[in-house]
Amino acid sequence: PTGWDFATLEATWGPWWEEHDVFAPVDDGSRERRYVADMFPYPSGDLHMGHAEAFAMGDVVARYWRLRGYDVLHPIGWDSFGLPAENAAIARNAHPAEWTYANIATQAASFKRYGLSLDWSRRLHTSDPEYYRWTQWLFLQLYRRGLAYRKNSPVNWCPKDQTVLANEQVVNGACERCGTPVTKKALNQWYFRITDYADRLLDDMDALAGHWPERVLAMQRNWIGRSTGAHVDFVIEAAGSAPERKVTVFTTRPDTLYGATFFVVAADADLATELVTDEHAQMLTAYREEVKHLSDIERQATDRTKTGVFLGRYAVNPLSGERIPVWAADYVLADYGTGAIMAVPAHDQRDLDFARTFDLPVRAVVDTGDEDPAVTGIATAGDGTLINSGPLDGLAKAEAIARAVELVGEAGTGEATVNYRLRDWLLSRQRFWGAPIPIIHCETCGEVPVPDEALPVRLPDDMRGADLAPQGQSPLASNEAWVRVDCPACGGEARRDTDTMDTFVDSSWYVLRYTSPHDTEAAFDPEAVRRWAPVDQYVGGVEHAILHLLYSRFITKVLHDEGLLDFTEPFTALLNQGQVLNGGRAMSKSLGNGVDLGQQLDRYGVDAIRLTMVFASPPEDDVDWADVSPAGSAKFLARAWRLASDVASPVGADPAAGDRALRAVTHRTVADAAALLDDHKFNVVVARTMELVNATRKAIDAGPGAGDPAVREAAEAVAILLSLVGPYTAEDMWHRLGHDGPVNQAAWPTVDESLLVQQTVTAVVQVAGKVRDRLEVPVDIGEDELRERALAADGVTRSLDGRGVRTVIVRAPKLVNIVPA
Ligand code: ANZ
Ligand code: ZN
Repeated sequence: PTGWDFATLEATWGPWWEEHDVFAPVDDGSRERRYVADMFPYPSGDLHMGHAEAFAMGDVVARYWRLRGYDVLHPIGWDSFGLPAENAAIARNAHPAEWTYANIATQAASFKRYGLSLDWSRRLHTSDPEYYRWTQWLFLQLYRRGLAYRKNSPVNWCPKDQTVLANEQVVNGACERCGTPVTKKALNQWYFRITDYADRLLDDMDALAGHWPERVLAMQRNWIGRSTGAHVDFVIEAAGSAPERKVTVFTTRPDTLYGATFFVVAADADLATELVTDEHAQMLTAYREEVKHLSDIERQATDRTKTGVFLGRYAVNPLSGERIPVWAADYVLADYGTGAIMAVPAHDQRDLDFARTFDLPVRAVVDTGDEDPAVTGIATAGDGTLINSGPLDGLAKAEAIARAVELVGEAGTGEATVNYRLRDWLLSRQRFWGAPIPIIHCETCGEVPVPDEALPVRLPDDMRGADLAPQGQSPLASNEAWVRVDCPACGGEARRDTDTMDTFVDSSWYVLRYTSPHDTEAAFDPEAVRRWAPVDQYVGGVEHAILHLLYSRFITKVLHDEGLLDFTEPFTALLNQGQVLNGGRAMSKSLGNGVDLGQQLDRYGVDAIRLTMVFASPPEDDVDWADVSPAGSAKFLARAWRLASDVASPVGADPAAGDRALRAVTHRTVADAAALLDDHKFNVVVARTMELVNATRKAIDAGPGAGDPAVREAAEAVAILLSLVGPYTAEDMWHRLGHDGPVNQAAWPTVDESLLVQQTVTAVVQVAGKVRDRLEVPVDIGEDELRERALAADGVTRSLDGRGVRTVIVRAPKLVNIVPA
């Protein structure tokens, strides 16, 4: 062997790992278990640079935990139902399974080449009948618990894909997949009652804080959108032939009741047509036509001139008795709250914009100390004292809210309530390539669940591209032989439900299936789940912040309530890797800046690409491929690899007899690496490994020499650290060093504390962003201690000069920023 040659290393160790099955957990209880999962891939084409990054990160965690002595479950599977397979099938007049499984085979080969420490024996595909049988079972669990139901209502419709979309799949008014503007269509669809779980989905996030990215938690919180307020009833006076009736509004500001100067109902709600007088009906019809073409986002855009029509009626304020005009407008949404609002222009900007457009009165009822909104055009939302409000006058905002709720409560015209932005999960799709909904419709018996023993309801094999073209109803509906079935209840003629499930149902439970993927008796073996789940570390893109993660959390809670799980959250910790960019922008066909993963691997080798991905930045940050050097990574790998060949002491040589200076570097590196890895600072671990390689090389060439046992100790530490990111190189080093391997089953080196000479760094202490002091502190100082020392520093006390402290941001060991109160 004359030099580091990645092709030889890959050809040697890839098959060796497979043959020795080194990455399957032993699962015998001899070691503590850890579960690492990557968000499973969708099988479109081959792997790309984004996969390469995400999976490199997850593999660092899995390999690190194995080295620390854990029994690690690190499985792989495919999210293999979904639209692209169907579109490809239509384009080539084939069955979607052909495209799907061909792509899976390609990706699987690439994953193996990429050297990931996966347990291939647990591989699953959501489009396999062995898998979707249990997705259908899951549906029926929800159905039996009353959590799956069908209703007719206006839904998001993608005119291009000819299918409905969940709210979560509408991004800025467009279809998440194809970008076509989404329209509304009234359809009979299946829903999961996720809204029943809104409070728990919110409250259980407390336990995730600190282990999930705060950004993801914030997005979920916002999506669930809990707001506390009140329902208040207004009487709409009779007009012409229309009788008097009651309409309820949802408000978060019952304190502003005396400031309501008009009343608005959503223009597209049935309520609008019910309320409008004959005289104004035509105006309303024309207006509704306009509104139909707008997305919710457009409707609520603050920079749009407000539009609306007067309905010819008046509403009576339940507290003041005041009569206010009733309008229909598009800025009020039909499916939020009650679809009707009391408009308080002085304290709500949307209402104020509307009032100014239509010349409606503006009356301030909370004195916030700001200028009159009627004059400035700026609504005031802050705290203040109630004015112009009869019995509420003089109260502070919070007191007034409580008092107003009491008053309407006493009058029987309102009560406190909680409202959510979250809607039930629309899960039926009018497409072929998904798990059929296991319901049979019988004229006599109604909806009848397919009996468990008749699962799976298999997709027919005899349908090809031509049959799958979108037609607005499920392609399955045209397959009479498949649709016609005997009713399981009465035996009469019945028809299968022809919709399939959203693929997010498939992916809502797959991490449970990984624990017993071949179980034919159950979706998962409760014992296996208890041993492995929940997932200790989940890794994937932030694009799933709401959809997949919220749905998985919901399904986990349902299965918990069903008594099948003893935990309520599926993912204990979440890591969102950054994106791979090229030239500062996301790779795309139109920009022509795509980088082909296969070519990179051919040119630099797997280890160099993996190392480059990890070294470029902390895992959460983006990697710009224009700024990195895979060639430099390859050079470093070659340099590290040579150490192993140079070591001249035998296996087991006692390091205690070795060079103390090199030993100190080795032990400090290993000790720091553990803390850095726990903290997900993988890039720093690579940098520190590079330093250790340099120190070792120096010791060989200009120090104690290749025969010193400290050199062996250092080279072994290099191999172990390097195995996290350069597995082929590390495996080869480990064997050259005289071990039978595999390196990923080597024990993490034991740190000799006596070798950890104290090192110090300078910590900068800022107050309100200005540097006020510098402290010499140990490099491994804890956050609490650094905070304490910083607050006691002279420069800080001088600068604070008796002011209190609002927050202290500590970035140990180098920075403290104090924000004064
Ligand atoms: C009177 C009021 C006065 C309001 C005020 C706000 C400020 P969140 O916090 O998002 O829940 N609203 C209620 N239903 C609506 C709908 N379907 N479409 C558009 N707006 C709607 O918002 C609740 C507030 O948004 C409610 O409180 C209502 O306006 C409005 F100074 O009632 B408010
Ligand atoms: Zn029947």
